[in-house]
Amino acid sequence: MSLLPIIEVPDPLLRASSAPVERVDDELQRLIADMFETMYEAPGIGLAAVQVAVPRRLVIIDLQDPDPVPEGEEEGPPVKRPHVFINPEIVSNSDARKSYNEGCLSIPEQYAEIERPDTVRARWLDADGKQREGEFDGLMSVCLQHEVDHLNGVLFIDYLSRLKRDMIVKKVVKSRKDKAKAAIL
Ligand code: GNR
Ligand code: NI
Repeated sequence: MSLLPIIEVPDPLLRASSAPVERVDDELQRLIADMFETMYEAPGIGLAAVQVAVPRRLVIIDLQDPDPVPEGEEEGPPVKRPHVFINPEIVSNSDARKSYNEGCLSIPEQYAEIERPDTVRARWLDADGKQREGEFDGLMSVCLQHEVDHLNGVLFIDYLSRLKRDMIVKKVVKSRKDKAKAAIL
């Protein structure tokens, strides 16, 4: 297994439309394993293959919520619940919308309230290449919509005004420059 570098704005590859996965083979399983390692290390709750410079329609998600615990008891350690979505498609969504303070590993340390459909119905292939369908709400719905956007070259900042979007990209570029400078001093 290996950690993969995560690309950041304004890398033009983040604007590419990812191509469908043609074969669920060993090479894809290796990519999935490397993506999980990379996502857990980041840490993040979701990752699209294009973020590790592989423009294929592959998404992984692990919300890592602790198991629900009885009243008064202490919260347990985060539990790993890895989900793999190959060629995911959102087939319908609710009229009801909800806003969530989103972040993105390709736009480090920047957050914004983004409104999206509250629930979505999706179709995808799982890691065994089996066709699946399901409905998602809460953070899983937010994250899946955020990841499917990545496959279409869309970032959460695209839902903001041009002024706010440009400000965020500038901040990321500056902070990366400042960090690179500090590292050689
Ligand atoms: O780690 C992540 N957290 C997050 C928080 C709110 C909404 C979406 C996300 S996804 C993000 C990881 C990422 O950039 N996935 O593409
Ligand atoms: Ni993201």
